[in-house]
Amino acid sequence: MEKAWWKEAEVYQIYPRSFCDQNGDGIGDLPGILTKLDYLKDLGVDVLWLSPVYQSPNDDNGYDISDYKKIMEEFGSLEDWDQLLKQTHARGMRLIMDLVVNHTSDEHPWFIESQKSRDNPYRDYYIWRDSVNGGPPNNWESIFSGSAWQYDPPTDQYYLHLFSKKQPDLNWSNPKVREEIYNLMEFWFARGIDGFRIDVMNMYAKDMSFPNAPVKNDRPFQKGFKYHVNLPKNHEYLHEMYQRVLSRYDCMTVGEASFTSPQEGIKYTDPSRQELNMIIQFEHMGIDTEGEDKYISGAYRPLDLKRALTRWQYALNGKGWNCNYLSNHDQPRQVSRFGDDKNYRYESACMLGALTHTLQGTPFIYQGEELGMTNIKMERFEDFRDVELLNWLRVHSKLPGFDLHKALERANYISRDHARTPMQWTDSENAGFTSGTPWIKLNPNYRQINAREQLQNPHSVLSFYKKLIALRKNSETLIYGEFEDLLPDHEDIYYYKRALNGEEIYIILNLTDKLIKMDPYPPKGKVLLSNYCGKPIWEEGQLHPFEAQIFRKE
Ligand code: TEU
Ligand code: CA
Repeated sequence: MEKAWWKEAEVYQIYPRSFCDQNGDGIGDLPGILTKLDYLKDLGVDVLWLSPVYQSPNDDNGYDISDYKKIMEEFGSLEDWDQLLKQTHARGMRLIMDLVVNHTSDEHPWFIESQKSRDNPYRDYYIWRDSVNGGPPNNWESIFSGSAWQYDPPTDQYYLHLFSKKQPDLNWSNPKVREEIYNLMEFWFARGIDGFRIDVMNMYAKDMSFPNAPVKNDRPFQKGFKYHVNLPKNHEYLHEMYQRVLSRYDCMTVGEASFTSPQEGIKYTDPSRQELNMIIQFEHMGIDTEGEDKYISGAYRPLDLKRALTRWQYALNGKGWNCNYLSNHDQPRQVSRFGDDKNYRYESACMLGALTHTLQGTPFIYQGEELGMTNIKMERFEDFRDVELLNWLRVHSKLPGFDLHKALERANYISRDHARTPMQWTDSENAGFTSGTPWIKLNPNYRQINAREQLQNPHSVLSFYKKLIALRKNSETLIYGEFEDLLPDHEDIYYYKRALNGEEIYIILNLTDKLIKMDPYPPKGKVLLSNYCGKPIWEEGQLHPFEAQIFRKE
């Protein structure tokens, strides 16, 4: 298998708004991140991924950009950013930026122009269509609820927005738009970045005849995925982006691809197709959602997690490359979702870390994961900040049979805001995140769960992560080895092998809070890492709740 630095790298995602606030306005900022670079280096991080830091009205916390070449004022200045990059590089780490170009903000000058008249030179930068039968051009539903079309009175047409109405979709079929995008990418490469995480990169191409989506329920709007996700044209666009820009840099590219099968995933990441290095796939993020709407219901079963991950391991092996993650800024906290944040927080947080660090692929850590940070309990909807959830609530609370209590309970399980509560640095006021008032509620458990305590504690989640990261970094087998699922149908245990050049590393994970007998016993070996200090599995014959053992066969 072809070696590459981005395959070996440890990636750490920073959501700047919630990471560290230096000037006391309650909002994380670039100077704040700068003060934490040593912490990240010490953890073993190689690549920082910054969620968007560009100028934005913050309808979706920076994923709605009004100027791609400016830094959001709340976060600092371009000089602060240059300093951050310089200091990141000085520590031997790399920096990748979030590229959000499926849509812009409706406050971007291109859109403001586009809105002015039907013959404005920027009109075709976006997607405008006439009303059909007095309503929107078709029945597509926005991923953020309601119609995907917004009526704009001055020109009596609708514009398309797959996300919020303040995120109008760019028209990728217009070559001028693509030129603008390549140009802004060059701007950041010229400043020295090491790559991009590419937002919603599988929805650039749309079926430009905008057919109605198949009707699956009695709701007014329907999912139009068939007509705007993973279209053949989308691959052409990415290939062009590769040829025009990416191929000229030794960079890392990771595309975000929801609603994507492994077969599609290969197309994006197969090096011979010249598109991207890897994708953020979503299959394992959908296992605890019943139906298509994650805010309604669903339950987690470990076997579903195993099956989804195993499928991607086999599918991409030797063809593409996986990105292994269980959390990001769009997902709840992994220890609350797939572990037990009450009775086995340490054990399950470590076990889940062991999982993402021993599969084939590049591991991505989301800020606070390395501390085992948990979901927050919100008492009221007013405490949530996320536009996706609040839009959902606005639309759904009007539907017959809506149950506010049930909805709040589900939001407390699945909301994106769980990932966005401030990073817990210390046990002092506001968790050391800010000297002011945090923009979103702080999880009150920062008194127990914080970096300061964990840095001193050899039995902390943080200390375990450090060992885990070092273990992977020094093991070609863990990075490049073949994956084999040894117990694919077991309900509770994930047991797999990684093999390279005759070396075999076994990983055995108890995904549950039960004590589980192991039958047959695994082979004898040398334990490389475990979150328990008892006997190795081949002597003990059973696994403790959320136990993880990584061992080399002798
Ligand atoms: O996410 C796109 C996306 O697919 C998510 O909206 C995801 O489907 C959803 O959160 C799961 O319910 C990206 C960004 O990661 C996200 O933060 C942005 O809100 C979105 O794009 C729009 O830019
Ligand atoms: Ca600030």
